[in-house]
Amino acid sequence: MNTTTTVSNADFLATVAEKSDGAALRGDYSKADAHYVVSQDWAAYTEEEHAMWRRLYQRQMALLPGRACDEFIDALQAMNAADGIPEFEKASQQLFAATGWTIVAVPGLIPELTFFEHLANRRFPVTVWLRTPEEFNYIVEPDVFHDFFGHVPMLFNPVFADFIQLYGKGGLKAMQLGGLDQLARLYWYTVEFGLINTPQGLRIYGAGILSSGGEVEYCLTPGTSSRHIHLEIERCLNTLYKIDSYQETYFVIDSFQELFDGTAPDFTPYYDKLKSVSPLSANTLLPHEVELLPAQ
Ligand code: HBI
Ligand code: FE
Repeated sequence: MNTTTTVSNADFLATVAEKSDGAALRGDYSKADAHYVVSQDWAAYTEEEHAMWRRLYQRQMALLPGRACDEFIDALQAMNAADGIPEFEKASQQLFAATGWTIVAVPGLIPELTFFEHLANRRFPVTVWLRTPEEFNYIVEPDVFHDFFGHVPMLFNPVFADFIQLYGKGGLKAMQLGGLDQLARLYWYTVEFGLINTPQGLRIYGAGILSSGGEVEYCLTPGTSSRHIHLEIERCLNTLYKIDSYQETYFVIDSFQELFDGTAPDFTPYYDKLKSVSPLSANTLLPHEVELLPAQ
């Protein structure tokens, strides 16, 4: 590890400690390279961990048919990941053949710059460790189940895969333009908690929902205190989000192409404009906005 890396690694860990009240990050960062990549060491997973993965997988699969989008279900099935924590190397080869993306193993959360660099180069960082049994229902930091089960299947879709790369490039630009808070909201409300409108009704494509025990049902239930509105990019960039509860707003797209097209333009004008505007709270409904999941 060179000096630059050591310094930026220390900076990163200090920033995390500050943001999380001194709590340390979960992963082992000591073996990470300059891009925060580690080896998965698949042989080191215990039988208990594989059994936990199967329980998580089965719980989600009992909930997802008819709720997750077809693109997710179809890719997940093709991946054969039901029997235990997958070997990234094998999945990565499969993914590369489909969309030119690869999977890289990481110790956990990584610095934004590094994260965006991976995405911009069609590499998806997947955390190596699995949650403990106590965290079966709820986990704060992303683990291998969230990262792999939630995110990787969507990368088999060519349009979505291109969108994530575009997002990574946009992230690198946003860091220079002071637009990181805004751009992170787009990731949150699409990649993590996005819904898509289909002829059969609303379906889930966001990894934060797809890997969650409770939100899969909640987000598609009419009459909750959450709203479901069509994604409008500038509106989304200006909307705060909740990290410790179900979402109060779900942004709905009509197609992944719409997501790609909305992310393709230069965001500089958005960032410039939003600098002097206060962000909207997570439960805002503007006068012109239509609730897309009305109570019966
Ligand atoms: N690191 N491993 C990992 N996974 C993420 O989703 C992630 C990250 N670092 C930064 C980051 N996300 C965010 O800044 C994005 O949500 C924008
Ligand atoms: Fe995620």
